[in-house]
Amino acid sequence: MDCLSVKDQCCSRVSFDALEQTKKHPCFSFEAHKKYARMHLPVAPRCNISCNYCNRKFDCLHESRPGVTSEILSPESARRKYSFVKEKVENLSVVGIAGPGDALANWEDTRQTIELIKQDAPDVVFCLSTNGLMLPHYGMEIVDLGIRHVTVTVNCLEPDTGAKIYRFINYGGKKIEGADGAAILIKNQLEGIADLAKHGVVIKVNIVMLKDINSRHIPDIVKKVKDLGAFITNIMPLIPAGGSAFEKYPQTSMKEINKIRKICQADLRQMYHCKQCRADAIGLLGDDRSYEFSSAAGCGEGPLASLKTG
Ligand code: CLF
Ligand code: SF4
Repeated sequence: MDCLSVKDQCCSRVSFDALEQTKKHPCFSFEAHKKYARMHLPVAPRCNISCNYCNRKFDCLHESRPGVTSEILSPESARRKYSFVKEKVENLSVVGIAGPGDALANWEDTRQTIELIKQDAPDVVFCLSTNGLMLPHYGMEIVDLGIRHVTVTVNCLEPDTGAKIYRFINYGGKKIEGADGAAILIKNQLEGIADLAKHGVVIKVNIVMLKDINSRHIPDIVKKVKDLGAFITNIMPLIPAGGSAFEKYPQTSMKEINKIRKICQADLRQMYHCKQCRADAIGLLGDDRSYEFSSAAGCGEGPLASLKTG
């Protein structure tokens, strides 16, 4: 089942300019995904929460396929890589920051990367993916930077459910565990979505379906984020990452995922074409070319990676 077309789904809170960008965004528009390419710049290695399905040796599960490590780029090396890749990849419309940690937990590098690329390519469509913890702090900077596409992962609405999904959050200089941490995370996610939507940002909400933990709550999550102004939801399967707390948890089948997507489609448009791609993915969603442009491949200008820890 396809997403509906962008023109048929006009959301009153989304600006005309943002919707024009959406027509060229391969994740937010089903129609765009076979024509337009995206490039992820892995400038965000650190994270500020601990999801039970995450193994930090791998990319963020929210926007990437576990089991695949990425190079980490500095903002300057990201700019050079973008300049190199845009000459080689046809219809490269979107630059996204999708980890391998959280874009907002690495805000200075994320912001600087976008500012540098904007100088070279003012028409590029920027996209961020985040767990949402820092949205109330950086939301207005996101808007002022001209970012009109943001993905927030919202897995639950109740702190008790959150305590089963998140071990802790790091917030305000403190490590906050269990339901207390989850309560802050959920509050910030929902506030952040509402604020961004009011400012015309097009929001996708990712939901990782965890059988018997959040699966029954997913329709409520979809209704809630719709009310806050989200444009689309992307219900994704859990892919148990080796070494994570959910390593032995059953993988959600695509049959279950599509069943719940169909139910939720009555409330809000659904993404059916997500590829759970890497934090350094490049190309069409169904045709990753990142291996051609890794630092190991040279990229025509010497090593690009400047490894950090986080
Ligand atoms: Fe990247 Fe995500 Fe932006 Fe797309 S991916 S930050 S919205 S430009 Fe796309 Fe990849 Fe699925 Fe994400 S296929 S994992 S939905
Ligand atoms: Fe891992 Fe992403 Fe969760 Fe952070 S937000 S703990 S990187 S899955």
